[in-house]
Amino acid sequence: MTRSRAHARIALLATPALAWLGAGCEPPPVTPPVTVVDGNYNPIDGSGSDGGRDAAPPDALSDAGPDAARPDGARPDGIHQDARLDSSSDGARPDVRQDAAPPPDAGHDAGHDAGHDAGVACGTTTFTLYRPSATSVVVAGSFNGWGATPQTGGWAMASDGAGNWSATRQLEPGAWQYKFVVDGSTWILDPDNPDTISEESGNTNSVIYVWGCAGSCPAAFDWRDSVMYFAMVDRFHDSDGHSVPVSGASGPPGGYTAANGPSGQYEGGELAGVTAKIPYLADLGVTALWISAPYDNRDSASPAVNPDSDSHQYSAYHGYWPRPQNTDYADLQNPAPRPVVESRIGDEQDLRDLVNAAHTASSANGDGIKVLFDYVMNHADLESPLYAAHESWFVPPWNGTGSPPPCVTEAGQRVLCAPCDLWNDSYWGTRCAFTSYLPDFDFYQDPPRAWSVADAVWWAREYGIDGYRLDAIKHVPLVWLTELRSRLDGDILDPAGGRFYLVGETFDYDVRDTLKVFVDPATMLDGQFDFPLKKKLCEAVFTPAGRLDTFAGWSAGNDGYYGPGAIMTTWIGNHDVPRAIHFASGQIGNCTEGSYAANSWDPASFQQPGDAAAYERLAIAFAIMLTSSGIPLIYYGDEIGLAGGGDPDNRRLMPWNDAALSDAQRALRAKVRALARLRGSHPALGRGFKKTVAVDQDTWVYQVGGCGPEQIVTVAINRGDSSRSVNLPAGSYTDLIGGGDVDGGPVDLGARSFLVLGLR
Ligand SMILES: [Ca+2]
Ligand SMILES: [Ca+2]
Ligand SMILES: [Ca+2]
Repeated sequence: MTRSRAHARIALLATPALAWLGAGCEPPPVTPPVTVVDGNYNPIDGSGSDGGRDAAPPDALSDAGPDAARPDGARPDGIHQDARLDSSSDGARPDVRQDAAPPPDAGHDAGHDAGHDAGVACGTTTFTLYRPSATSVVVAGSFNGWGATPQTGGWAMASDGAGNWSATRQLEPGAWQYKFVVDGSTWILDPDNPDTISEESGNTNSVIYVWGCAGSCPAAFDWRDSVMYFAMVDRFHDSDGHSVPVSGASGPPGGYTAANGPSGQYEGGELAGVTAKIPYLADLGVTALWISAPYDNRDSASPAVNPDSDSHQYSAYHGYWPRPQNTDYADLQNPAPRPVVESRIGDEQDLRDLVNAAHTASSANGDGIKVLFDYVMNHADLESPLYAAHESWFVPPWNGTGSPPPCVTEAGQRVLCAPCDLWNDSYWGTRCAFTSYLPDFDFYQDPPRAWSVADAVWWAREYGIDGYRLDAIKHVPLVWLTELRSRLDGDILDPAGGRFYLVGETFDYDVRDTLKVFVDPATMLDGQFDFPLKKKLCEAVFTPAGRLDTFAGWSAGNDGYYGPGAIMTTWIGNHDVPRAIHFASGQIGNCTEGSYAANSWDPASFQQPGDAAAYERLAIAFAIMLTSSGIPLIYYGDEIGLAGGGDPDNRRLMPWNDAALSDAQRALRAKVRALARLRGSHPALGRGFKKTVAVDQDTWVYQVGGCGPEQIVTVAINRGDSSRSVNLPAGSYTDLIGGGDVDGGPVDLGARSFLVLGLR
């Protein structure tokens, strides 16, 4: 009955190949706050993350964006009133039934799911409503900017004179939210459509899922299919057993071993070591490799940024203390003197060999492994030739005249970010120095900005890389970023996947608009590391009170939040926070915990967990990330649940002796590998959208699609500590992880386990 009254008939038709969720059909843009700085800073190495210090604005701001633009958020006569109208004054036709408990195959309802309605053009959607009393009905949704009237973009429905209203439109693949606007002002859900989405704010809208047409996702390389891996070069693989320490940097007593605790010293990993492990990465399913900055770095050991709480001395093993030559970029192609690779990790040829090995690797997607360098533009080493030659390019210390700047007491002192918490300061946020030996570039002047942009473009071109991870982007003026994007667009004519991928780091777990202000693929970043997602995913999967239903609702609003064309990088672990395995084990209960002296230097505090449960929970986090939009990031070692506290304990040398790993570690790696390798062969995972079929606190069944009906992937997750039965949509499936066949309907999921299924 419901099917014959399909409110939204969606059918098969050749859909433009570029179509994907959100393209060009977002809700009206929201003016984000103009705050451009935060506590974006790592207290240890100045890598542009603040580790433990969370100066995050209140949660309440985090979702002010798109909801405000939507009908529910804007008007008092929301859906409750509408529902009343529905059931009393006008009433739905007697033959229109809203299934209170949709059958397991609800997801395949011909009325709601393009591609399962064989024989008609896919993407063609007919909205229908029976409403004899209405004088006008308009379809308003995420596909037309929520226009309530035809004048504002809404789609007018036509009446047959007998109370049947309808409108037919062509829709791109996606999960499209909408409502009907009756008589100009009454917003109602589609009474014939059982599918709704309730957002975090409480808004509920009808939703239709347009699965796209066969062949609608071309096989060419697309960044959205990528799986990124971050290798910190010094800590990834020491291929020759040799290191070149700097004098005085702190290491563990008795010398470094993987189990012997943290080190601030160079520990011997090299570019050649990364190159030697390219086959490992390719096999793991990695298709984009981010390496720590390969540029010449500071040569002397240096104190922690806050020596009062951390007495250790650090080297620049992490690459965040660039020591540029006084390079002249008058000839952009032939700078003099030539920029230098950090000698402790290799030389120019080693770097070329690494890029070449990655690009020619036999990767899971058949496109090799793309390469991203970390680029650090906020500051330079006080002892660098560049600083010596151009001191005026940097924010000067106080000269002793006039009133002293914040937290400066005597002439000659630099304005530091931390002591007076200047991270969010409208003036000092882009001018304060992370520490006294890392003077801050003054990019409000043209010459240093031109130098820095020229330097970034030279490295990108010279080594033929595919993207940058831009460190501490909030602490440089925006004009640096827009100039870089413009130069890259002009100078790199055929980037992989149509774009030189720029991902930024803006350390904010709560306020998405703080990240969003830097995201615009045409003029700024392609995306940012998704800090809010890390927090939500960690809470949902790792904490006892976590809820997958809460996460499902939040993530539905997060997909597409950063605007058309944005590609965020999703992550569950990185080099600035304690290792993910300790969040998964429950040892760390606060999902925003960062690095500070007390959790960073005690080798006894963060042991390798022995219990398999922690590794299984971490695998579930990876299963969600790797079947969701955004480029999932694997921080080196997280694929084996490598232990470690805060920075630098979270940067232990990668263990390469497989025999020393536990069964649980190897099992985790096998799952990550299987999931990662899927993204190349199942583009819907990265390019498509999700439809939640069923969700509760511990279980979640969803479909991912957008590349044609045959390409739909079904995912079933049980985060709980006991076995659960879940209902799969009707169908015949292949287990894409474990192999074998699975039938639709009820299926048992073991504790902390998941299924990823393709249609057979
Ligand atoms: Ca070495
Ligand atoms: Ca050096
Ligand atoms: Ca700065």
